[in-house]
This record gives sequence, structure tokens and C-alpha cells, in this order.
Amino acid sequence: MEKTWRWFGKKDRITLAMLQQIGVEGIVTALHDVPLGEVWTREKIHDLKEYIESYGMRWSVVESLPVVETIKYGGPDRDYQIEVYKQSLRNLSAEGIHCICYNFMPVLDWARTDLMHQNPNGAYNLYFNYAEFAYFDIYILKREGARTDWENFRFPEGYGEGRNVLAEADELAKQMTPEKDHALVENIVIKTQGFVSGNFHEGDEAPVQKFREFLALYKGIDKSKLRENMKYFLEAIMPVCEECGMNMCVHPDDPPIEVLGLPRIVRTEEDIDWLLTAVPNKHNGLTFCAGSLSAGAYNDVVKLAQKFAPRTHFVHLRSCHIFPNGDFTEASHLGGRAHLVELVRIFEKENPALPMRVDHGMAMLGDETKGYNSGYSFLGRMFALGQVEGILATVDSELGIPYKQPGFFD
Ligand code: DNO
Repeated sequence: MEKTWRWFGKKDRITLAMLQQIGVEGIVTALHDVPLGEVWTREKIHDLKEYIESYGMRWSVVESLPVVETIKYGGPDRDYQIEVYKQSLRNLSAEGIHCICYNFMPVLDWARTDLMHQNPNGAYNLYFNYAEFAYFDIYILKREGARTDWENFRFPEGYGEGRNVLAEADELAKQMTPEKDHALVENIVIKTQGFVSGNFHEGDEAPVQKFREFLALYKGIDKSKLRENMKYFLEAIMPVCEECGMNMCVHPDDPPIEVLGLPRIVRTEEDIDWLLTAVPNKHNGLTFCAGSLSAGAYNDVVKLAQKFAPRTHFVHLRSCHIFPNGDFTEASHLGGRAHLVELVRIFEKENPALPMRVDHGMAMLGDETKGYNSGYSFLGRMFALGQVEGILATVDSELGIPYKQPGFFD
């Protein structure tokens, strides 16, 4: 697989010169300064691409070309926004970029409740606590129907036995303070969403109110309606993808559960089967995010990789650990539920040129003071990349593929 790295543009504290030293071959990035819903111009794409190439790497994948909410809920201007999307695809293709990671998660992109949860080894990882999330939903967001949803919430078999998330959220409410509420809002809304070019930004004045307004747009949108809208979008852009050789790779929902009363439709084997058959075009493919999928207890990640490798155009390598009570955290890249060794075997056999990036590294050895985006540390991700690279070199040797580490004389 091609070793890529998610880099947040020229303002990223992690520079391309640093990435060159650690053997990164391809860059995964976006035009983070273009507002949602505007065309990515050829000039801007060209400028960033040239900059990346000046460091001996290529712009391998766009993550993300965001799908604006109106396309997801089917608003009155969705056809206009689909045209904008198509134009950005054409412009990217004209600059030689042919792989797009996007998601179809309503309102919220990925979600965690704790962005600095200490591991037994002293480093920090991301963490999802159901009771805190329920507290956010019921007591901060004050979403209509939230109490009932959490009352009816059930963990997948084998997890969370005897746990009452609603009761825990009520208990939590007795100990929370305005400062703790603020920290939770920062974690769920601002720090996780702020850097992914989505709906929320650092410095948003009333993020909770904004959140409610977004949620209101989805009144009456259930799973089948969201599926219909996704199919509509994909069918509309496929002719352009054909024409430009553009691979669309949907990112699975993270975590792969329904949140805040919103439907989520890229969570399970059945969902992925649906989306790949609903629009049976090779250009309609998957970002195989092993981490997101492994946070769902019902997902057998290795089985999913075996089944969906032919339609996978981009891979995120990380792994989750689910605690017996159902909460989950990021595992070591060599541990957890995702079985990266097996995944590398499957994907390397399928296509040795497949772009792959390690995802969500620990914050370690000083990363935590550098102000990196949550999950996107330097040392932690470098550590993970080293581990994955070891797997890759071993698998290549098993398969008889010569392994070359860039940046050395031999
Ligand atoms: C989080 C990321 C996601 C991902 C988008 C793709 O760490 O994996 O934000 O980039 O969902 O559109």
C-alpha cells in the first residue's frame, strides 16, 4: 500500500519536511480554507499540489470533499450543490487527483467524549463514553425524545450487560458543572469537528444552538430517506466520476451507531452491501476505516475487508478496543478488534498501490502540548506508522513484493 499521511495544509504544525524524513509517500489533505459549498478552483488545487510535489510526495487522496447538509437531507438547493460538487471533482481530476474520501453522516462527523484519555502506558487516546454522550444529548442539547431514545438504548450482545446508560447520565448530571459542560461541548462539537472542514468551527459562539438548528433540518429524515438521498447524490455524480476516473470512497460512520436521533447508514456489513449495490459502479467505493468499523461490536472487520477489498480505494489503519461496559477507545495499532496484520495481508494482495494512512495516533512524549488536532499527533502517528510499516514490509516479503523505504540510499 502507498504510505500516506493526513496533513492539514500549509498551516499544519507538522511540516512536509518532517513527513519526508519518516518515509511518507503520499499526502491526504483538503482545501481547508474553501468555505463549505463552494467550488474548489483549479488554481487553488494546483497551488497545493505543486507545494506537496516540491517535497517529493504526491497529493494522493482528498479528505474530505465535504458533502453539504442540503445534499444529505434533500434541501431545495441540493441539485445546485451537486453541480458544485461535480465541478470540484472535474477540477481535481484535471490536476491529476483521483481519490475522494467523504462521509454521509448527518450534522456530526466523527464523535468522541474524551480526547485525552490516559492509557495505562501514560500516553493519551480518544475515548467514547456512552453515559457522557447521553448526558450531552439530554442535558446540554436537550433534544426532544432524547430520554426515550436512551431509555430504549441497547448495547450489542456481549457488551454493557446490566448497564443503564440513562441512569448513569442522570447520576452524572448531579456532578456536572458549567466548566465540565463546556469541556464536553468542546470535545463533542468543536475540537472533533472544527478541523474537518465541517459545520462547526473553533470560536463558534453558540455551538449548541447551531447544533439544534442543524438537527431541525433532519426532521422526518429516517434511514430509508437518507439512503434515498445518498443514492440520488451518487447517481448524479457517477457520470462525472466515469468521465474523470474519479474514485469516491465513503468513510464509515464513526462511531458506527445512530446518534442524537439521526439516522446513520454506513455502519454495518448490510449498510455497505446496500450502498455498493444501490449504485453498482466501481467508482462508488469505500474508505475502509478499520477503526470506525471496529468500534461496532457487530462488525467482523477482517471479514468486511475480505468482502469489500475490491471496492476499497483508500484505507485508514487503526483499531478500537471495546470495554465490557460498551465504551470504546483507540487500541494499539497492533492490538484491538481490527487485526491490522490480517487487513494489510488482504489489501496488499488486492492492490499494492492502494493509498493507506494510519489514523488517530496516541498523544505521547510531548505531543499533548503542541496543539495538534485531536487524534492527529505527530509522534503518536509516527509510532503507529512505524508499526504498520513493519507489518507492510513483512507482508510484502511473504508476497514476494520488493519493499522500498523512501529516503535512503539503498
Ligand atoms: C476523523 C476522520 C473523519 C473523516 C471524515 C471523512 O478522524 O476520520 O473526520 O475524515 O469523516 O469525510
